[in-house]
Amino acid sequence: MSEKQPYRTSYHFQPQQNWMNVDPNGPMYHKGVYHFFYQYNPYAATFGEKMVWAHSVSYDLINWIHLNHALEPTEPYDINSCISGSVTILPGEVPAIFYTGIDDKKHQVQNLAFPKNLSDPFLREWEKHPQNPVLTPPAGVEVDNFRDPSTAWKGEDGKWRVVIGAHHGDEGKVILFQSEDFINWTLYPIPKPFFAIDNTGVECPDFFPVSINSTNGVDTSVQNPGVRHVLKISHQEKQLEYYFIGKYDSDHENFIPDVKFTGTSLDLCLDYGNFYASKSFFDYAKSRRILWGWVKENETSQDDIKKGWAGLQSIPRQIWLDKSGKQLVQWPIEEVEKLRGTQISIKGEKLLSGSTLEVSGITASQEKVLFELPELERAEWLDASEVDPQLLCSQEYASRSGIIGPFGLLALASEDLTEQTAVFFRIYRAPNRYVCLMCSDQSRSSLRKDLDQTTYATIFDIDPNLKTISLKSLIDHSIIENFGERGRACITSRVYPSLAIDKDAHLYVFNNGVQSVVITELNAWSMKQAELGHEENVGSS
Ligand code: DQQ
Repeated sequence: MSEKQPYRTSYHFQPQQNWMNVDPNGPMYHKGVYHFFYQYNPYAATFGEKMVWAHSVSYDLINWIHLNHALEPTEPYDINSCISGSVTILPGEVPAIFYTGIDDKKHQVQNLAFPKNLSDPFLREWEKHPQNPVLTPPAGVEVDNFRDPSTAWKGEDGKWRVVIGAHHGDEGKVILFQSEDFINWTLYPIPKPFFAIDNTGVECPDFFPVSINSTNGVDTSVQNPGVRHVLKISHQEKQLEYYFIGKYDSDHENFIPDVKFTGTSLDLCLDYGNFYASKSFFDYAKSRRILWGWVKENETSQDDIKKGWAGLQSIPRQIWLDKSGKQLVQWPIEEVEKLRGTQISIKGEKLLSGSTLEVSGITASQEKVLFELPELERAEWLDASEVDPQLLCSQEYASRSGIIGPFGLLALASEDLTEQTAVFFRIYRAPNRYVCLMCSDQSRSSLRKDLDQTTYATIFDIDPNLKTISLKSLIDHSIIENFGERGRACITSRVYPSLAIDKDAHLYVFNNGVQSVVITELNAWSMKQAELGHEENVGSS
């Protein structure tokens, strides 16, 4: 690994070296220990032909102990890679890994593995099941596009169900299999797939219930009038995590989304930035559902090889159904707060039009700010029923004045502001509603011009009586995870500043709207380093 590592993070999960693809695989809580498996190429900082399931354990989801690989390509049915999958906890607290193997004919098949020794608290060794592969590609599915089994759930009839991503021609689909014993699986005989979508492959489907009236999560098998169901797909073409809230009828294996996919900005994404192949799990310890996602590099493969590693994981996020029932809400898990050090607070400071205020005295790592808004009627008019938020953000960048906004943060900024990642809001009046445009502008994130300069964006409705709007940002050397309006809109970016590194990375709050906004409350903390190390270095107790 090269010596200068300005882009390695302080508190995000990352491998010590090489490539984390980094689909999260089979996160789970088991008898007091959190387990995290992930796609990993042990041989290089690039995608490989022999991907393994790497394995780490934690007591708090923030500090991690790296263990030996849980699964390696050793058998004819996975000799060309052990790719993504999930864990299901079976009765008797027995975790089962369901994963995709690429076999000796380069077909994608589904396999099972179980812990070798259930009394080992870290479940270090895993045994592949003698009946593998337990599923091969069915008719109507391309042999190399049948992958990523979800966590399974049990229906009221006692049978297990699992969904798997598939692809045939232009159609991406999610197909469902059932099993009485978790070993023998059959395709559920319905004339149409569980879910289908045009012009893309579907990867890493996730299917889970959410409570209607609580931020608490529920086990994946729960089905009752108190829950709704969520289907999440990784859209291979757009590299985005789309989700659908709907009604699930297990008698007919029918999932009816409340709203259909439109291919426009109306579709809901877990994150509108760099966040892919996500997976959730139910945390029995704290009765919450937790979501992880892979945050890719934006540098070139040559850069990855030079720095000797690639790929990050998002901070685990608690996820629940918004009170409106129309969308999910996400928030970084509370455990990340254990790393908070020096705190800076600003209260009641008015940001006049064109002003910038430095938040100094911290290493600018974690930040939560609440802005008080002016009267919304003053907002400018957005005369479009459907807009492309990304286009709008790239036209209405942070420095161009609007009426209410842009206002927000300039993160990982150089002192002279030639480098900055602007994360900002701008409020509009639209027909019969008010909307908020949220942007994360990478066009000035680095002096290097060979990097991705995408401006990530989303637009969402706001309550006409909204008085304040919040932004929480987890800033960590080369990653900025943003949670807008109390977790209703998330945008993650990877940035590679050349000046704004370590103590030269500044943080500012700004307002370029004509109307003033008030910082009701801003709290920012320097963050301590999370502990991530191999078992022999950090001890196993
Ligand atoms: N990456 C995995 C696949 C998955 C894709 C291979 C998503 O199983 O479909 O590492 O990033």
